[in-house]
Amino acid sequence: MSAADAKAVESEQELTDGFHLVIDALKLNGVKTIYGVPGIPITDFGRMAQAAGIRVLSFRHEQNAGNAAAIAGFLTKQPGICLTVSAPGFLNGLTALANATTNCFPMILISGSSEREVVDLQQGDYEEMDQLAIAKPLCKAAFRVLHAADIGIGVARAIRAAVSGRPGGVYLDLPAKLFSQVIDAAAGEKSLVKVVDPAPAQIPAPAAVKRALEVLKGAKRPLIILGKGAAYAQADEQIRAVVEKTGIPFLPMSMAKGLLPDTHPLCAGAARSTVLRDCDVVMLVGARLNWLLSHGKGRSWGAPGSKKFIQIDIEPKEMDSNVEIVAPVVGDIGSVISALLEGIDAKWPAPPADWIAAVKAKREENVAKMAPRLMNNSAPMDFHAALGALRAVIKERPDAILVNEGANTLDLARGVIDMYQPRKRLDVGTWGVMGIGMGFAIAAAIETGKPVLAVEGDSAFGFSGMEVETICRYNLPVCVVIFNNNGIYRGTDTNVAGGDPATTVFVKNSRYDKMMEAFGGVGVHAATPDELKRAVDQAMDCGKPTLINAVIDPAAGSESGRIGNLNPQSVVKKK
Ligand SMILES: Cc1ncc(C[n+]2csc(CCOP(=O)(O)OP(=O)(O)O)c2C)c(N)n1
Ligand SMILES: [Mg+2]
Repeated sequence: MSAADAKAVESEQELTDGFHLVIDALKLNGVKTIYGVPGIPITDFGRMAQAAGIRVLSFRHEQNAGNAAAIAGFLTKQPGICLTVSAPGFLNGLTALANATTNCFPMILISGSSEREVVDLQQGDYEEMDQLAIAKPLCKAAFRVLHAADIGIGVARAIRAAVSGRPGGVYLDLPAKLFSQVIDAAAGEKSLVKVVDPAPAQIPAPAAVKRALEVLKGAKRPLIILGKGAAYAQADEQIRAVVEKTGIPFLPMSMAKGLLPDTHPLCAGAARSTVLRDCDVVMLVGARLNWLLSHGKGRSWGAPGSKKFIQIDIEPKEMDSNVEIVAPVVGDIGSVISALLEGIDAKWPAPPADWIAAVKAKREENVAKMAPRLMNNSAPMDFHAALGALRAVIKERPDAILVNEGANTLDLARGVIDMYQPRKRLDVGTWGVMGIGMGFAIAAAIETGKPVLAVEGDSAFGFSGMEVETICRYNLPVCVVIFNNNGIYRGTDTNVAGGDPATTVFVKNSRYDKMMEAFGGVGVHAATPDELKRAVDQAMDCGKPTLINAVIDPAAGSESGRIGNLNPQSVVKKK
């Protein structure tokens, strides 16, 4: 119906339009927050959503809004919503959508798009791009809505696709014309769909559960590996019960840290290489055998063929992805863990004492080895000295959320900072992607209301650094600590040819704290662990946006942090 026609019938008929139907569909399904960047054709949509009571958080770059939406999905099990403009805005959001899919975070990227007719004839529309086709290979599902009457179904499909089964990113394409399309209000209301049971339980087959329990029971040196899927599941009590009732040591992957405290007597985090090498049965809970676990084979896994794998995952295709899985258990983690618990009674045999003793001895040895490095109060700080201070902060405030990215800053913080509660550590995930920092920090503060500590390499921070303005604008309790070692990995590299600086170094002695002050936040320059600890404590106490420039010895880091072995090497001798 044209606008003129619509006006003509207005007196007789209540009308609605695409703008309102999208808002109503989102609200009906419990969407409370949208993360995005405004512009044609979604500026008014954002205003109207805000007026309708949805919180609309406006970012400085879509990638950061997308990362915020993705981690909101991880934290809440509801799809996080990111809203972008056509073509360039859409592309800026796409990295976050692809990253969400890779990490199994439920998120929906809603993007405005240009005129279908013009785009399809490639006639050069404003921000012309076939966005649906581009999004498709990078997400779990992609939909386009052309008619206002289909908005309810479109939104419902997007929500269901994002959260059911293995969660992931979904793309929802809304062409500009859709927003102003007018339909009868009553028909519009009827067209909306409230998604019933969006992530249905997937109950494991009893035979699969029995098989897994038998393999686990027969183990001499069992190990449980908890992945971020286990953290996502929010089955915290049942997972703890499986560990404690079986007495099996557990190894948390990075974002599963805190599911049980890192200080738990069965935590094998500080004995990682020992348990991977020496275990005989591994039960993977929401953890994939990808590069982060050396694909379940090779040197770090000890003698070839010496392991039996049990794998719990909602995605059947995950089984046997890298090595043989002798006991696959397909189902949602909450249902599987509950089913396992039913088969774990008081008669469950404790793992052999020598295994538990060996894990404990290694853990204590490694913890003792690290301890003096964490107490070194010299300047310039090395990573361990600075992290010693931050480790104490999280110990004293276990409900704070830790966001972490960088290379050395990431790898060393993961090992040093103990976590005590589930879903408190948010980091670069499966891809090791830089740029999640400020988006994750903002959404963590918004979704949980808890204080956030973002520990950032100076390079890592640069990917999303402009969002410190966003943090100040919404007055969020975020404390950013920048490990400023003057560059990527180290600040000491030189260009052998002379001229330009080396590719991995930045301006020396930069003052990132001034960036925060520019927007009214608190900036602190910290040269010692004591200064760092004091500044973070103050930030966490008062909740004011704070950025601490922590001066780190530029020579302290190593190439690529802990994964330097992944760099290809040139064997050709230079002339
Ligand atoms: C999107 C993206 N681009 C580039 C990289 C490659 N990369 C890995 S770590 C890193 C930065 C490391 O430097 P910094 O954050 O300062 O950490 P440091 O080791 O110095 O503590 C870069 C650029 C990446 N992982 N992701
Ligand atoms: Mg650095």
